[in-house]
Amino acid sequence: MTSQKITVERLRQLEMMMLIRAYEQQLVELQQGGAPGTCTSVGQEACAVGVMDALDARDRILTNHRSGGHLIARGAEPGRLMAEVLGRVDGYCRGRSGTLHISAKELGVMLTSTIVGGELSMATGVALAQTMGHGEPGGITVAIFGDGAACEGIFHESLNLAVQWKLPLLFICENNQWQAYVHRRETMGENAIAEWARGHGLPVEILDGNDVEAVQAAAVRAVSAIRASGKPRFLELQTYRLRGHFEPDDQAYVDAAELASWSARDPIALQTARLKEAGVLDEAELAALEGRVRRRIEEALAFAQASPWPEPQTLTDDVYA
Ligand SMILES: Cc1ncc(C[n+]2csc(CCOP(=O)(O)OP(=O)(O)O)c2C)c(N)n1
Ligand SMILES: [Mg+2]
Repeated sequence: MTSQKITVERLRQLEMMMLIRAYEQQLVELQQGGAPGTCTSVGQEACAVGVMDALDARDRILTNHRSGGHLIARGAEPGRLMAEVLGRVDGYCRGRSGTLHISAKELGVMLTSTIVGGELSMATGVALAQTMGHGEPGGITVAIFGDGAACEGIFHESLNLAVQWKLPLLFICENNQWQAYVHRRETMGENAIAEWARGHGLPVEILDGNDVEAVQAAAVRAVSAIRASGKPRFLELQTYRLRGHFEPDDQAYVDAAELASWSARDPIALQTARLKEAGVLDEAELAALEGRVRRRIEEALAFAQASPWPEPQTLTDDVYA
């Protein structure tokens, strides 16, 4: 890539992280205004953008309850996402899913699993289907889950089967240090997640999940190795959940010093500083990015609020039994 192309790409990534942040902040405001609650991924935007930027249209994604960033980084329209959260017909699932069950088949996002660890077993099935000739040739599956999901039995079953059956599956653990209201250190040893994955025979990389460039580079390496070998790989992205588990959440149980130290490593601030230092971003360009993001979110909200409610007679559509 030429240096000009790299610059354009880095600015696009920063704008994408800012868009995710602004979208989720808008959801928080909607929640305060009476819309159903949501789990935001504030602080984890570099994980979403870095991973999605390593994939292509053939790939399939299964994610967890904190999926807003994954969907937007994959190309979801904030307006259609907001319409979904507000229960309107123009949402990706015609207003039936809220934030916790959203899928967007046209983007290859097969599932947001609110059953912790559910995305792991389902992703194993999707990757198995790919080995049997379903989906587009060369596609891989990505399972995105948290440190809490790594404590579930299904984590071990899925990793073991992926290795034994040689599945084209990329495991992405977003270790954000929290499992609802329980800190990770209360449920597992310091390097447990990576050790468990290695124990099952997976190649593992542990990364700074707040560094979008590091995440993308590692994800590109892993994806190309999976496409070449057909075998699974594992990335642990170390990051932090800067907001509560769910909205609203006063985070009274969170250690203030720990929160402050991770806030100082906010992935958007880190990348902004890096691009400024490299001379590819100045205040005027930053203001332009912020303005574009603000307008997109305003348009998204207007679109969602103008979208109609589903017709009552459609209530039992898609109910199979
Ligand atoms: C099987 C199951 N157990 C418990 C819950 C309740 N629950 C929802 S999210 C969550 C924490 C999950 O932590 P983690 O996997 O680290 O994801 P994070 O919320 O940190 O993104 C729990 C316990 C659930 N939804 N499903
Ligand atoms: Mg977690």
